[in-house]
Amino acid sequence: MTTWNEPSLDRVDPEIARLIREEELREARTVRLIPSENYASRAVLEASGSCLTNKYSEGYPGKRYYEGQQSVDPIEVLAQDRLKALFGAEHANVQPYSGSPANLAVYLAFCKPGDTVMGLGLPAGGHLTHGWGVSITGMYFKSVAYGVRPDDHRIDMDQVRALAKEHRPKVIWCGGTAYARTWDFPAFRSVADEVGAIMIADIAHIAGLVAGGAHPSPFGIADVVTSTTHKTLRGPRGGMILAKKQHAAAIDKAVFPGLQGGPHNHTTAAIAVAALEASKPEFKQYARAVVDNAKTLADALTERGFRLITGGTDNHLLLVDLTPQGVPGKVAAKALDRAGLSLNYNSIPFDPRKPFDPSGVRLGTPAITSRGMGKTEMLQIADWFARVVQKHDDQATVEAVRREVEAMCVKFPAPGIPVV
Ligand code: DSN
Repeated sequence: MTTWNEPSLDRVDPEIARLIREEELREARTVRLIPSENYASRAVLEASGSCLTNKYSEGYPGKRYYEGQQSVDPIEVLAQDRLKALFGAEHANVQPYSGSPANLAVYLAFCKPGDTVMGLGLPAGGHLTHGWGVSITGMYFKSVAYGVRPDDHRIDMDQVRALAKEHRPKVIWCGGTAYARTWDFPAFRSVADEVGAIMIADIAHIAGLVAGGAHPSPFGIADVVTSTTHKTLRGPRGGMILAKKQHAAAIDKAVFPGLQGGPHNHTTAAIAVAALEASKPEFKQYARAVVDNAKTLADALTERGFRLITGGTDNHLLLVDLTPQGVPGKVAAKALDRAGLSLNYNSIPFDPRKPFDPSGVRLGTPAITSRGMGKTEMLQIADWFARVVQKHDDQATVEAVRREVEAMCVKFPAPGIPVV
């Protein structure tokens, strides 16, 4: 058993200790609906908060530039092997610091500045690093964005094919941050093959659903798969690149020494723990429950008069257009946050409003499902959502909902958070 002879955080830095404690309380006592957030388990948090943070390990297992890798090498190999087994991948690089660096490493592996790249546009639900103009990826590459159809807001594969044939991109990204429907990976494969492009699936949002069998897998289809490790996968803040064997050397060289220095070994260990947890049968149930909860919430919001982009969801997230309610997304998000329902304001496709003051809100079920919430709670959350949006400037309503939210949260302990 470890015994500590040093002062605790409480004594060394009471200010930071207090702020962390406040965040624990917030995470325990609110309904967290931001679809990219989750609760990492205590085991993941322990690995992440370990002495591995002290170690430098530039290079890869067995080929390091520093000595003293007796523990770090097997940890990184375990993380790689567990992820390869979990997803059926041929190669795993677990060193990217997060999703954006993982994606940058892919560009470095396959593209030269000025090359043409293609991805889902940010306003349609894509990610900045898939070539959007304000990101380095839209500045250093000639970026072509595909979108969604104006009528049903779904990806139009005919448009993807036509744009790809016209612009002959070097890489084609599929994946997004606010797209509530299933990704048709075989369709992207066929477009990529037609134009000789590398197909990259960014599964940051849906990695846990893919691991748990609740979303079709891009493995065996995409050339490269990138992801964060902390969203539906429930790991630490981190990134990974999984690839076909023929791309292994290019990917590894791009991550180190191309883009990064020493890997974050404490994160690598926590990724290994998360991959182990995700390989258990109960993780499949979790992934299925995330999707079931999202569908229940989508139906309940629709019944309460809300307009969902694409009319519903196939995955863990929902995008709600609040135009019919006459409430800007930001106003709603702030009132909901005060009521203990935490989500984010979000642009909707073809949004007439600005990104910092958009028409919609985005919400999702990964975190609340990790607490064991189910159908009854989804209906309750839809009720609260409707009450607060309708009476967003009525302090009494907001406070009443807040009290009800706290009372419900007490019944669903949050993984990784000490009981409060
Ligand atoms: N910030 C992430 C999200 O919320 O979807 C994407 O990087």
